[in-house]
Amino acid sequence: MEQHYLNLARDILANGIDRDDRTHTGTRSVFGRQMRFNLQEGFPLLTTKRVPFGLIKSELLWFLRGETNIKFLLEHNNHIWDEWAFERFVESEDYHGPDMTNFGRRAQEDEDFNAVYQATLKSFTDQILTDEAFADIYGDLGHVYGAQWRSWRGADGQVVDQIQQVIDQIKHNPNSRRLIVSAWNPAEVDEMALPPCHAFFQFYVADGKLSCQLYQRSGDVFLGVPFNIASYALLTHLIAHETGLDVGEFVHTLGDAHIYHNHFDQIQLQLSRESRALPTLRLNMEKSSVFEFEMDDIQLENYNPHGRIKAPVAV
Ligand code: DHF
Ligand code: TMP
Repeated sequence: MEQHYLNLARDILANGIDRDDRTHTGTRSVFGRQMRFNLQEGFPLLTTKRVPFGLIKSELLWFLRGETNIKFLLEHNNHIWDEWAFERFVESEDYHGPDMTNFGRRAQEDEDFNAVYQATLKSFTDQILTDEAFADIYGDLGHVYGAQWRSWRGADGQVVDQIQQVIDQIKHNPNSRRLIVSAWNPAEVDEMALPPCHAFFQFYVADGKLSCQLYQRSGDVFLGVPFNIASYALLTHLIAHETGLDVGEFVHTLGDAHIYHNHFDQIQLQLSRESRALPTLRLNMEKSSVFEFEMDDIQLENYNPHGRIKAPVAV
């Protein structure tokens, strides 16, 4: 199964077009690709590099709780969203520290700046953990995934819990062709630190199995996509567990699928490795609702990956 991911990476390197992008890091990209993962054959967490599953769990629990503040992530030692909260803070009137313009790129290029940046970012995340009023304002990423999943704001003030509704429909109306969750809310895209990348997903029930297809508008194939595959596989397992179904397939459809130019060495190293047997997911059977799950209720068995491969994230 991992081959589908490795083949996508090879396809981009061989057939992609080199383009500038919002972050000015530069990418090689293709448009419109699909991978299929049969969840019966193992849990699709890559083995050709170590992918930190704990971060994937805490991020998904954060989405499912309807939260949009990075404070929850920081309390779980998860720093994958720090830069996007930090960006809002340093662009605000309350920020009086050293100049952080284009901090993402400058931290890559300038060692002295990087030291100042790391210290400033650290005091920012420390303040979020200790100062509630500050966290309420600057820990929040706006109406990102959690807000759209659990409390989509519709016309005349109605609030829609899309996850609860889709679970109810899977239970009571499994043949429905409308088992949809959308994080892409056009009226609120401007109120988000980053418009949703994994934007729209649909469930499908057949033969007692639950499948899920995701439309991802933009995929950072080296860093983000391995997280996204595992996150939606986990979500499918959780919802299948609550609805009494087995797991079927995860179908991953990508719009702009890209590899950043500063990830080329890393992906080449990864492609040189042999993939290994996939791990198995174990859920705490005593939990029934997806909303009750906590970190320890979700465990992986037999995950024996190759070593980590570090890469800078484009901000
Ligand atoms: N921006 C970009 N340019 N690419 C992304 O993948 C991305 N993902 C976001 C937010 N913005 C983004 C949220 N998800 C990492 C993984 C997923 C993620 C953000 C960051 C990441 O850096 N993963 C590292 C480990 C990081 C750590 O240990 O803290 C990895 O090696 O997988
Ligand atoms: P964009 O908004 O200009 O498309 O930039 C978002 C970048 O983040 C892009 O490289 C895709 C990447 N990304 C993922 O691949 N997966 C994710 O889950 C998130 C949040 C971002």
